[in-house]
Amino acid sequence: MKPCCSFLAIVVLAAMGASARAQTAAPDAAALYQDKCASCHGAERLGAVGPALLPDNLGRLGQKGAEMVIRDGRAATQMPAFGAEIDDAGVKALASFVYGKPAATPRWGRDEIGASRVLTPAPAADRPMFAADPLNLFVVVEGGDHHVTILDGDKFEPITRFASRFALHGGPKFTPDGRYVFFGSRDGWVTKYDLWTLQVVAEARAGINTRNIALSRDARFIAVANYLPNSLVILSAADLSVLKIFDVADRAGQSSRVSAVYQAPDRGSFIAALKDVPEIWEIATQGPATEPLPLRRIAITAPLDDFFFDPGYRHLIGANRDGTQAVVVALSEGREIATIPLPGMPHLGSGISWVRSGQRVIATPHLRDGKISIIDTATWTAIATVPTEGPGFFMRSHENTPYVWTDSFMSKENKDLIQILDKNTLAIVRTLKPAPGKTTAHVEFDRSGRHALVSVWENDGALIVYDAATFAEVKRLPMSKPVGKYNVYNKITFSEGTSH
Ligand code: DHE
Repeated sequence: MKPCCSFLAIVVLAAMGASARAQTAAPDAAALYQDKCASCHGAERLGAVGPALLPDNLGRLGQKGAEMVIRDGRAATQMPAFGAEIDDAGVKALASFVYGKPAATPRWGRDEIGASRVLTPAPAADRPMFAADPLNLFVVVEGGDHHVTILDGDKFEPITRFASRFALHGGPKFTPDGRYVFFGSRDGWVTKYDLWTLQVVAEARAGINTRNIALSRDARFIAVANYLPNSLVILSAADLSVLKIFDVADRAGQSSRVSAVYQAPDRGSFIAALKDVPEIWEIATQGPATEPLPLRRIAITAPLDDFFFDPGYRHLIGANRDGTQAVVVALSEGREIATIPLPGMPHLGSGISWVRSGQRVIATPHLRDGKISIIDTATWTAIATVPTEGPGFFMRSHENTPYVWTDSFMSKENKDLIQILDKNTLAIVRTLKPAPGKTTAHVEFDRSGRHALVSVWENDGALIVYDAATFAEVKRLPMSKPVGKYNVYNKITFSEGTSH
């Protein structure tokens, strides 16, 4: 009996040991997070020197992608590889943890924004500290390693390059004199940069998950459109202090994210579309800085995701992600005046406009179909469709060129193509393949319209300068995924061929 009991005891003890080991082997993701991640990404996952790790902020990375980043690190960032310290089960558990919704909706209000603010005033300067034309600079956002290059737009030589916040998104906004530029990051950081002294002068975090920012015409206010929390934040453009926070909701109190906000210079206002409720908001920015920035609501039929304006900002033309039509809203009248069938998911945020045969047209690429739609702004009808080599993302032109440049960024096979169409005949006059097999997208002209700059959208990418008349390559500068480039003059003059 005895040996048998001992044997049983050994078996039971062994089984208990194994089960205890199995229990300790199950990784405690929350503890791992606090141990390995919290110092950079924040104890609440709201971000610190590293980005916020919340499902909405991580969106397109995917859980598998997150596992890879945890294991291997992220090139050209401060994210180290944890593969040697955390086993596979731990990596998986961490990735699933950061994709889990937090128990409570994180708060990001006046106190948090105020506490995040950092001011680093630049020395007094009455002129730029470089010889290049300050109005023909390009601000190049390099998404590969999260840097910004300031480029001389005549010589196409970098003047300086600095580390930006993680994942800048959308076009930077320039003060009317071209001296300051404001950047918005997907993590809600707003950065004010002095282009004369070449330094960051103020930063504040205005949201946790941000869509974009806008600067008022008089350069007094910055509006920040947020997904998380559901807010539209108004900062002072002087020092990024908080002036007002709109908790975004419709008249009935239904809360909403903000799709995007833009300034409407001719109206002296910000215009925002709401993502979850059918309203457009107009916030007047004229009058004393102390006034309460009055809000006007325009009721529409369905929420808008993506929108654009006609020159003069009398009409907004917008679409939702269902992607089959656009609606036109007369802003002063405050009502929808037309619906334009536009199947194939128009990307109206990238729309541009020009005058063709005496008539103003708006052109938009489509995210799903390989085509450009041309819309007549007198009748608000689609008057032509130009087939392209694949669905595109961006379009650009300039007053001094007869051409429009577009990409096939959303195409599987042809994302290395740039196509150039004649503004008058609408014929495709040239197809460029600047870097075979590599994604090529986003064009911006220099101040004169004589050169077009194209991005090779890879981590070991490039900025290619083309002669805009002959389409000959002039120069190729290595860059780390130059997601966007913005010419100071074209932006501050609201060139009809570029984004605003
Ligand atoms: Fe953007 C601009 C929304 C995905 C690169 N993008 C904008 C703007 C909006 C917008 C509202 C205008 C902001 C401004 O200039 O003030 N973008 C969206 C989306 O809804 C979408 C489809 C989904 C999302 O993830 O948010 C989206 N955008 C992307 C990308 O995947 C891109 C290609 C890569 C990236 O960096 O995220 C991308 N968006 C850009 C760029 C601009 C932009 C480069 C500025 C274009 C310009 O020339 O002004």
